[in-house]
Formats: sequence, C-alpha cells, structure tokens
Amino acid sequence: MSMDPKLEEVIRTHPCYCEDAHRSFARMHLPVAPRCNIQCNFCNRRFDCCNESRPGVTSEVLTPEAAADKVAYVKERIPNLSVIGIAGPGDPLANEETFRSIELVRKRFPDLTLCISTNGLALPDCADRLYDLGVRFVTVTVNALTPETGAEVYDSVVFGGRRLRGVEGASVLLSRQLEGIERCASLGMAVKVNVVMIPGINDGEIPDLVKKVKSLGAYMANILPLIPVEGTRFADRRAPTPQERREMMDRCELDARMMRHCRQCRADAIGLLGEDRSPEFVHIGGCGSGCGPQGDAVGCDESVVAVATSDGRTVGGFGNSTSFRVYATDGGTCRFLREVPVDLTLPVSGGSHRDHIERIASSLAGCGTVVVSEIGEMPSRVLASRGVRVVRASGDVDRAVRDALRRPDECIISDSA
Ligand code: CLF
Ligand code: SF4
Repeated sequence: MSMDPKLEEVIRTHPCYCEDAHRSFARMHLPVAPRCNIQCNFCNRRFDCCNESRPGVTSEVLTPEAAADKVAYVKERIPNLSVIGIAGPGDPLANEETFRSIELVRKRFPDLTLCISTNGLALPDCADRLYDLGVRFVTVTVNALTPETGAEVYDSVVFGGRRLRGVEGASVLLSRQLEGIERCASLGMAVKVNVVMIPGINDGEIPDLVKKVKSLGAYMANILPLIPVEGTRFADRRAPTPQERREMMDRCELDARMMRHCRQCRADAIGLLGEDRSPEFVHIGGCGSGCGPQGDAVGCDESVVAVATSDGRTVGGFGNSTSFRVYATDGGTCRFLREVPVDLTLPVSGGSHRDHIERIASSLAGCGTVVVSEIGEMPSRVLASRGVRVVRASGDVDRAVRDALRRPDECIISDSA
C-alpha cells in the first residue's frame, strides 16, 4: 500500500518529518517506556535512549494516565503542539505502557499526531497493533546492515526468552528490523530510519543500509552522530566530525530523503526541536513510577541491581522473599536506591501465580539485573521477556550486588521450554 495522501498533509505539521514544520510545530515525548529488549554498546540506560535523545538523566517516568493528564496540561500552554511521540527512555515496544498511553491520548486528543521510535526488535509483532491504534509515524533505529557489524554495535538482544549475543543476536535484530520496516510501510505508515554513525564500525555500510531500507519502503533516513556515553563500551570511541556526517548525508541523499535538522532529543522533550521546554513541565501529571526527581533507576540498566531478600542481609529466592533491595553498582562500589516490598499474602498459586510474578517484575521496573538464590522457570521467562538479567547467588547481599555484573546470566531458557 502506498502512503495515504492525507498522511502527506499531516507530514507538513510534523516537526521531524518536515524541515519547514520544525520552526512552527512542537512535539511532546511521553517518557512511559523504561524497559529495553536489547543492549546497545553506546547506551547507558540510566540516561535517555541514545537513539532519540541526548545524554542526560531523564526527569521522570510517567504512568499512561499521568502522561495523558500531562498532555492536557501542556497542550493548553503550547497551542502549536502537533505530535505526541514515545521514544524511551527504553524501547517503547518493550513496554505495554506505550500502547495504553497511545490509547488514552488518542481518545482524549484525536487531533494530535502519534509517533513512535523503536529499535525494531518487536516491530513485526506490533506494526498492525500500532496502525490500529492510529499511529502513522514510526522511527526505527538500525545501526548495522550485516550481523557482523551488528555484533560490534549491540551487546545483546533478548528474544524468545533468551539473551542472544554476538552475530546470533544481531542477526535476529536485523531481520526483525527489516521485516518491521517493510510491514509498516506496506500498511501506509511513514517510516523514518535513524542510523547512529559510529566511525570505524558502521560507517562503511551506511550508504547500503540506507538503500536497503529505502527499497523496503522507508520514507526518510536520519544519520545521527554517536554520543560517547560514560560507562559504556563505546565511551572512548570518537563521534564523527560534523563534516564526516555531512558528507555521509550528502552521499545517502542520492538514494533517500534525509533529515538534517534532528536535535537528538530527550525521552521527555517538549516544545520546538532545539528549544526543549521539558524542565517547565517536570512533575506535571505526577510521577507514577515512584522515581525521584533525579530519575534514579528509571531506565533498565544492568548496573541497577535488585536483590531478593527477607532479612536485608542474605540473598533469598525470587518468589518467597519479602522484599527486593535495589542498588546502583559499578562492580566496585554500590549505592542503595530503594526497597521494594513484596506482598506475600496475595495468592501465589494456580492461574494467579503468573499475575503475582508479573506484579513483582513490574515493581522492579528500571532494574536490569535481578539477583536471587533460586528462581523458577516461569519467573525467569517473565524477567527475560522484559530484558532483565537474572543472576544466581547466595549469602551476603552487598557482596552479591558487587559480583552481579561479573556473573553469567541465568536467564537462558531453551525455546522449547
Ligand atoms: Fe519524537 Fe522521534 Fe517522533 Fe520526532 S524526535 S519520536 S520522530 S516526534 Fe525528531 Fe528528536 Fe531527532 Fe527523533 S528531532 S531525536 S528525529
Ligand atoms: Fe539504549 Fe535500548 Fe535505546 Fe539501545 S534501544 S539506545 S539499549 S534504550
């Protein structure tokens, strides 16, 4: 299916898809999606998603209801607001809250355009659902055209209950990204492909990558510079120079429409591109996640570790501990962030057992690693599907936290299980 002519009209009011529109129309990002299903080597998830943001701690994570209330508040004060985007701080499609937020916003503000940015892993499963919810703008960040290059860009990909690394993970991600782009384009959605340019790693294949996504129906491409972020594997890599990036865009422009006015916005950006007004609106609508103003642990970062315990000192089992203690650690030091109590009086068997486990998993939003002395197969699967590593340990809680980053995952589950 080709693009709906009505969509061409809407594009004229989308600040990212239309360069002329970015000076007169504003966008608002809803930070409702803290979890991610992959780990990029340039991303520290305590910061905003590098696909669609500049580094900086996101101010808050909102519940869908709080996000919709905040839209009402912002819309009154920024009348040229035209687009509601969901771009993190994790991957929108790895968070059910994304879909609920879209539903609420569409119902209350049918005149606003809905926009999503994703790494694409879950896109083949979600494209039709997004379309049915009224989303017509989808950005997919694709940073490699070959699994070999992907293996250098991505640390891991969680798919089918397994954490896949290296070429295996990258190849699953790539094929899902391409399938998702093709499906969205065939539905008549305007697909933009973002590429993070990483000199020495993926710059050699960017022109072919752009050609490929264009052949699948992508509307435009956007080449962003790598932002080296502290604490990531790419912290010491260099960003492309402005001239290198410009030359790359000039080269790719022969094959596809290029976006040249991207501002690499935060996951909670509000306002015109390049004129972020989000600080004016922090905490409007309320923070549904319980995160503090500095946004501790709002992402899904492996270094944010939750340890199951009943006495606060020794590591306990996942399903029978009375609380989780949450820490930030770099492997040497660890800082206590919060305690998450577990209500063991709720039913824990039969059909409701899964609900109980899902509730615990939700209460650990933002934690990328969970340390337990024991865990069943179903809870392992629930955590793996949320992109959370499970590490098995016993004894002292503090020592287990410090060791957590060095220990192997326990969340590898066979597909047939
Ligand atoms: Fe947001 Fe992205 Fe939609 Fe725009 S941002 S979800 S397409 S409404 Fe725009 Fe920001 Fe660049 Fe993204 S300037 S980072 S391209
Ligand atoms: Fe980070 Fe996930 Fe975004 Fe990659 S896709 S930059 S790991 S939040």
